[in-house]
Amino acid sequence: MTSKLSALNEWVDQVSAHCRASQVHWCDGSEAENQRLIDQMLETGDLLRLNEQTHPDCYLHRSDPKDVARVEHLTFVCTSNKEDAGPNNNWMDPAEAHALMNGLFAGCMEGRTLYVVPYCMGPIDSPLSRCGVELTDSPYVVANMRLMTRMGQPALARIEREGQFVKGLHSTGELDPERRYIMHFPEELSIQSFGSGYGGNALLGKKCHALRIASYQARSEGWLAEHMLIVGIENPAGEVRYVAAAFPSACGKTNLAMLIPPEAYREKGWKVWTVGDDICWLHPGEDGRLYAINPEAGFFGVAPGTGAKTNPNALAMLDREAIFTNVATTEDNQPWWEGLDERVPATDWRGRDFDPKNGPAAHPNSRFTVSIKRCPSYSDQAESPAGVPIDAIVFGGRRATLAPLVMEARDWQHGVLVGGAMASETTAAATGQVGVVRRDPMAMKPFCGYHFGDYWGHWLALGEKLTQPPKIFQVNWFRRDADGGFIWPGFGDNLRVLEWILARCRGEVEAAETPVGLLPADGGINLEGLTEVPDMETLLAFDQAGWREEIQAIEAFLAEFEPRVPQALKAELERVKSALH
Ligand code: GTP
Ligand code: SPV
Ligand code: MN
Repeated sequence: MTSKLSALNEWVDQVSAHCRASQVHWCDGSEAENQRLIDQMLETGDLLRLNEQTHPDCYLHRSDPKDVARVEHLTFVCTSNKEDAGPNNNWMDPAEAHALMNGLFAGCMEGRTLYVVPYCMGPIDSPLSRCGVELTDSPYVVANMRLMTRMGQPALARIEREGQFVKGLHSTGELDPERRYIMHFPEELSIQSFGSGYGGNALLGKKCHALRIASYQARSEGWLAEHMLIVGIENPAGEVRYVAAAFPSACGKTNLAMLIPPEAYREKGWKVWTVGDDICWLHPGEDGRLYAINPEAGFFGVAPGTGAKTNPNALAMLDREAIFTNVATTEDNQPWWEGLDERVPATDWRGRDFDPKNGPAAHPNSRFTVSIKRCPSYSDQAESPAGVPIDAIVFGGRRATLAPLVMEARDWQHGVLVGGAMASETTAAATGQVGVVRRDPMAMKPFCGYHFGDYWGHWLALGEKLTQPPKIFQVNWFRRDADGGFIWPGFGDNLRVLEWILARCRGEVEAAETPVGLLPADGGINLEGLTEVPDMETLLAFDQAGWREEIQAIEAFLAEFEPRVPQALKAELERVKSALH
């Protein structure tokens, strides 16, 4: 098979010759093709079949033990001008990066098949969607891309019609961490990834295309590509309001996107509808509101912590047609991870007999891949070509102290400061130390394809175009008590906070002003039905001394992005500072 698009054929021929691929396979996305790939991976051991009675069509993939997460230190944005990538990115000169990658890719697919994977990010018939083609030598990547994007013939047809697509080239290489690079060439709309088969390093439609390349394009085209979930909240009157929320990796997006309301809410008729769990493309509409689409079609979700109490919707979709990566298994070959239940696993994520001395049974960044259509709370608006209107934007993070449960920004401009100043404890989603507080503006530190100063400027400019902008909030589910336990129950109970947020959007409830933002007034958060009442005083406290220190840290952080920090953002910071003193 080839394509009607000569530019695509030529690129495939050229890559296949350079990598010396033994075969080229154009993916059509069909069931039959998927089955052939699965069978082949079962034969090579790339996949292991899980218990067919309890988990039909579910497979386990064990990655190389040194290839278990995104590698931020090996991820580069290669703009011709170094300044354009900003201090928030690693940079390499495009010519140098191409020379390096050409060397790595030369002959790397000898004996391997090169898969041509056409995909569409976003509903196939939406003008807001964008297409790409990933060339990869990993059948595991193909199987994941099929679940997570609109992959195959319809995407290829759209690419041929439009003549434009993002070029992604990927090889697992030898999985040598010393020969591993994730390179982005935003000016060429291309991506090259070598030496990893894991998640965001290898599934190029996700972080590489839908965030790093898309954010760069979005800036010049007047929209936003964000690390956000999209969720619809239906109130007892049957009205659905949509919220987009940015939390750093492994900080609760998937869980919030499909939460099950607390019983007292369910009885009254509250419902939650899932549009997306990780990435959100936001476009200004003609009515001056902001509209969101989810460019993805499936989840690549964190397994640990997913249980019947925390995320029953996720569990409900994980007993069929799912790929599990680096989870443990039980004696009867069911997938298992910490937080699932009380069973003791038989085998750990590396395939060894489980021994607690070796650490957790499932890798802390172990994941499930499953189609979003299997989600019980899948929204009937998720395929809407125009997207869903957003009422509130929420920024969150993991902060053991200081950051309150919820806080509202005074206006869009203040909201951009709130988002830009976000900080969060690092997690296992990327290699490196876990639990260190770092600034992660808009949860985009690892994903913004250009200079943060320009990015904040773009947020401010976009806000000015909106006559009905969403309100902006900050949340923190992760405040800890003196014993280190979480104070807020979290998960389904987070709806209590979303209820307040949406009531604020409609001007229905009061808030208390502080120098750093608006907090719920006393009793503002509905605690009905909670058996244990959390320490709301701590959760909603305004710690003036703590914030004075924080604002200094924020000021120092922003200064790292000079001379490109927008004047309006600095003015906003000054306003908060003087109110604090
Ligand atoms: P990425 O896919 O890496 O972008 O992560 P994410 O932001 O989607 O995070 P996810 O929802 O998968 O949650 C990550 C971890 O945080 C899991 O172990 C969850 O169980 C846990 N978690 C999620 N929500 C809450 C919450 O409200 N409270 C507490 N205590 N933990 C939570
Ligand atoms: C994240 O790290 O934010 C993820 C997982 O969603 S990955 O696809 O590996 O980027
Ligand atoms: Mn993510």
